[in-house]
Formats: sequence, C-alpha cells, structure tokens
Amino acid sequence: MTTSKLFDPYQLGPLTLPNRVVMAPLTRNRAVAGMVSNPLAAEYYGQRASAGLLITEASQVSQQGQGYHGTPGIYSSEQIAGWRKVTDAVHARGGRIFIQLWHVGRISHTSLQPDGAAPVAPSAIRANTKTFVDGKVIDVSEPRALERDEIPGIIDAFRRGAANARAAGFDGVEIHGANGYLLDQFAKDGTNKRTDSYGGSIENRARLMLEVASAVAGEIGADRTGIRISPVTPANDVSDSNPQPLFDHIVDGLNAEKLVFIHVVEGATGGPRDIAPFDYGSLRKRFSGAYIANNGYDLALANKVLDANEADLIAFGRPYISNPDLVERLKAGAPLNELDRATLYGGGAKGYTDYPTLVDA
Ligand code: 8OZ
Repeated sequence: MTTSKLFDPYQLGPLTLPNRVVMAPLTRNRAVAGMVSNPLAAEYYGQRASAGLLITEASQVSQQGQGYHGTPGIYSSEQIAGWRKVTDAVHARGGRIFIQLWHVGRISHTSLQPDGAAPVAPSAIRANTKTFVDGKVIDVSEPRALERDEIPGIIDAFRRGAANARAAGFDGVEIHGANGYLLDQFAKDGTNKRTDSYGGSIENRARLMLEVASAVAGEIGADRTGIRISPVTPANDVSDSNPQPLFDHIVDGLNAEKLVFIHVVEGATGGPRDIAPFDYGSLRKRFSGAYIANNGYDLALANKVLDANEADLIAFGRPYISNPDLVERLKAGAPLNELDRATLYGGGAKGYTDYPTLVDA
C-alpha cells in the first residue's frame, strides 16, 4: 500500500471526487448507426466508475464536427438516449462522468461530412495527417475556410451539445480544445491565417475557444464546464510560433469565465513530454480552478506532481483502456494489464469490456 495524495478526495465544483484519478477521453470508434454510443459503452464506462472522474471519448457536436469512422455524437435525440444508458450505469456504480464535446475542424473527410462537403477550418490548409474511414486509413480532405457569419453556428453547436449532455444525465462537459482539432486550429498560427477578428493577434486567435467556453458555461454552469488544451502538441499537424503567451492569454480568459478545470496535455499527445520548452506552472498560477495534468503519468510521477502541488488531478489515458480497476491497482501497487493495440479503434467487446480486474484475475 502507498500513502499518496492520489487517493485523497477532491472537491470539483459541486462534485466530491473520492480520489484524484481521472479517466482521460479515449477514442474507441465503436458507435453504432446514427453515431449512437455503443450499447456496450454503459458496461465499459460502468466498469471504470471508481475513477474520481470519467471523461468520455470525444463526441462530435454536429455531423460537420465528425472526422473519423464510428465516433459518437451528442446532437440527436437517439444519441442523447444512448448516452443516458451510460450515465445511468456510471451513477448506479457510484461514479461521476463528463462528456467531451468535439468539433474536428479540418481533420475529416468529405465522406463523413453533410452532403459530402469539404470539412471546415479557420483557413483552407490541408493537414498532413490521416483519418480512419470505413476500415481504411486515408488522407484527410482539403478544408474550406469558415465564413465569418458561420462562427455563431459553431458556438451554438457546442452550446447545444452541453444542453444535450445535461439531458443525457452527464455531471458536466469537457470542451475539446486540444490535439489539433477546430478550437486548437483557430488558436495556433500554423493553421489560422485569417484576417478577420478570429485571426492574427493572440486575442483574435483565442477568441473562438473563449467564446465557446463562455457559451457552454452559460448553458450548464461554469462549475460543470472544463476544457482540454495541448499547448505544444504537434498532433494533427498543428504548430504555433509562440505558444507560451498564447496559452497564458487563453488560460486568463478561461479563469475569467470561472471554468471548473483546465486539463492540460503536457508535451506531445501520447508521446514525449519534453518535446518543447513550456512553463505549465504559468498556466496553473493563472487558473483558480482545478489543474488536471495528463500525458504519460504513472504512479510515481503522479505522486511527485501532486506532492509539489503542481496539479490537483491526474488524467490517465492508455492505462485506463486495459485496466478498468486502475484506481484499485494503483492503490495496491498491483501490476497493470497490457494494452492490446489491435482492438483500440473499432470492433466490439474484445479489448473493450473484457479486460480483467484484479478480482476477476
Ligand atoms: C485517437 C484517434 C482519433 C482521435 C484526440 C480525439 O487525440 C482524439 C483522437 C485520438 O483528441
């Protein structure tokens, strides 16, 4: 047994988390017809209910916001009904769950878009990356730049996503502001070449992310609204020439909106933590709510960072795929199950709901 802050409770807005362990959002591509979450998702998330907080896989707020095969939505009544089964299962097992609200922007393919249209982006620059469509890994499509008068519709899609999340029984939402998707594409100068009030200066590039945060918080309450950011990740071909002042400004704005947490992907998403110099402590200092740290954490690093008061909560991604009882395993110092990469994206129960707990094993 270890004594560790990781297993101390934490007050997150109105929610009392029994521990500091967060399940990070994890894309699994198992949605069924109508982009309704898989019927097995209730069991999958329910199995993981001992986490302090669960965050669902990224879920598009509109069809336009979809970029991969089989990712669930949160824009139709059927999708809300599907998610209701998930939130009921998690709550029945004593857990708490937020949904991640997503718009992929340019990381999409015409075959997924309404009427086969081009995906949308701040600027018409194709990403040098791939997506996963109908069992094939293919290049993403060339996007078109959003018109200035389409931007209120984007903000409203996130706002409706939040209202739908509440209707589905979620405890709150995490806005996906990370990993080279739409809000990150607007924020960073490698992808945003606009000349209107949403491009150019740091203030202008941050505007869409902050307006979405404000709209979502206005809909469901700032104490139920968090956001994920990834200041230096190269994921999905994004880059920024000066990320420190950009993200200092973004976090000042999120703090003014009184969001309940910032969830920070430190370094390259799913890769090295030290890819670029960046002062994460500056973000923590600027933000009064919770700081959720993510990327490559294990028990030792989690304890070190919590003991140094550099974070309030720690989000675990890949370890949560193969270890439904991750909290109990970390507490016991027990070994972790290996991850089966072949069953990460798409498929059914195999590699989804069949990883054993310590008690099963
Ligand atoms: C893996 C595969 C597809 C999407 C992210 C939503 O990186 C994702 C994602 C991850 O945030």
